[in-house]
Amino acid sequence: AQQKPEETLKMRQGLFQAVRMNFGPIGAFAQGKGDLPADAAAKAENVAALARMLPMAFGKGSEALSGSNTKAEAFTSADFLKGFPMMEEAAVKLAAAAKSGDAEAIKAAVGGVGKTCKGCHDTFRKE
Ligand code: ASC
Repeated sequence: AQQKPEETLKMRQGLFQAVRMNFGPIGAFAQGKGDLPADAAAKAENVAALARMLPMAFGKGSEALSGSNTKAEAFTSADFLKGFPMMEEAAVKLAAAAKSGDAEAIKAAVGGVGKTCKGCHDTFRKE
């Protein structure tokens, strides 16, 4: 069944909240602001799974809703959805780095994930 646009937007916001909850603590570690979570690899794998789920959270009708932080042009851009597989690939690399336990490799891989976040935000996020 087709999701209602309002439900699609709620899913989108929830998925990004989950991205923050999983990536945030690893990102904080990379910035010297906390310990590496004991379950960092699982968190990174969660981010990869969320990247796979995110495209379905930008469905028809949900582009026009107030409360959305996505610019309208995201929904007509040929490039917009290409960012999610890049996010997934970077998160898989982060999971591998987390399993290795090598702090420098983890920091580099966090940078790789962060680049895919920022790349999309700079173009398609309202604020
Ligand atoms: C984060 C966060 C983002 C990205 C981005 C990376 O932790 O909340 O939006 O990383 O800042 O440059």
